[in-house]
Amino acid sequence: MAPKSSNTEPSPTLPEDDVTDTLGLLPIAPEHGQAPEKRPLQIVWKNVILMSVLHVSAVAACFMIPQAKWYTLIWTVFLYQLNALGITAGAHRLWSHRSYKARLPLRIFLAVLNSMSFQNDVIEWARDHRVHHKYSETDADPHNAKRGFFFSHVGWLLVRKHPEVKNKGKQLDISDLLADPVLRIQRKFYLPSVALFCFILPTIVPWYFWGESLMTSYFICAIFRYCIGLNATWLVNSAAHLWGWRPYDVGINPSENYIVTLFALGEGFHNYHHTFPQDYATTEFGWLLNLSTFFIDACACLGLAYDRKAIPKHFVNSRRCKTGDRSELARKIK
Ligand code: ST9
Ligand code: ZN
Ligand code: ZN
Repeated sequence: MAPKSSNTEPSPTLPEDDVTDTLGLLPIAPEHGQAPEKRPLQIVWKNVILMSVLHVSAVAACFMIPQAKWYTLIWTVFLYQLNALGITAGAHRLWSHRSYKARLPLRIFLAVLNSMSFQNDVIEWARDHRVHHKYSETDADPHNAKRGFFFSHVGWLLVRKHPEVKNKGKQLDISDLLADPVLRIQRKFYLPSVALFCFILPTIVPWYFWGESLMTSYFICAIFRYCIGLNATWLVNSAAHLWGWRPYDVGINPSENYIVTLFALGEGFHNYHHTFPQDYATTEFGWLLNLSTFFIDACACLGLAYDRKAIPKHFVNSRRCKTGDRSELARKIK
């Protein structure tokens, strides 16, 4: 693995065989591909009701868009990007994968953005995500895509987890997450921080600064933005595990899905990401459709991010030749 130093150039000195899986997140081959165990679902009705109310409210919010002020719509798009970075640059690339390091001010900023995204606290999110990578598409995968689109998209949040998720999850080392004071504080004050950054602040700003009605502001800037952010994230688990191209490893389901990438700020390059989970960019194509990588690089320029891990190009190419699907490329060349 070639870490990038605080500037934009990769270090050329590290040995080729150091493309390490330090967190041990590459999938366990023998279990990979097993059919899911058929067992009765334990539905959590509270979650079903809350998710239904959220989605109906988000549809209602769509009808308020024509009467909203322009500033309100710009503010919503801006918040969406921030909310997404709390997941992509924060919970995902920094804390779940440790694919780069961040100094304290950046970690605090990302934890705040993460609370704005309201997708469980970072420790819980990262633990589920680590178990997803290691036991991908087995019963131990919290959103096992072998159980279908609906289950991997939202259904997994509406039922009790398969016992294997908890068994295997407990075997994973999350001591690094528990040792981070920023994450411990975020966990301790999670619900108040969600109330403030996901709902109150997004609603108050348009009302206070440009006189938007509180109702329009709440439904568009808080509810609609939150709901779209959730669905964009869930599409990585559902659509990007079902549809797309597999240029790096044809033996796994995660795929390169450009539509998901567009909404998920660069997280739809999912065949690359499951093949090389250590890479901070989640792609070999740099900033292309990837605001998250641009953000981390910008933070590196400011000295706030460092040790960005990138897979050397020749290593990617050699893996591609060994395990990738080249039929699509061959079709394009013909
Ligand atoms: C949400 C999360 O939406 C979305 C995550 C998506 C991940 C995407 C990944 C893709 C990567 C790229 C990112 C793209 C980003 C794009 C951005 C664009 C904007 N290991 O949970 P409980 C144990 S959240 C080990 O209650 P149940 C543990 O002991 C939305 N142990 O299980 C735990 O106790 P504790 C808002 C585990 O009862 C105990 O079990 N939230 C593990 O089965 C009980 O845990 C919601 O909608 C594990 N992995 O209930 C609902 N898991 O931790 C939130 C559990 O205290 N969730 N244990 O020691 C729930 O209500 C429940 O978790 C449940 C399951 C009903 C789903
Ligand atoms: Zn990941
Ligand atoms: Zn995945």
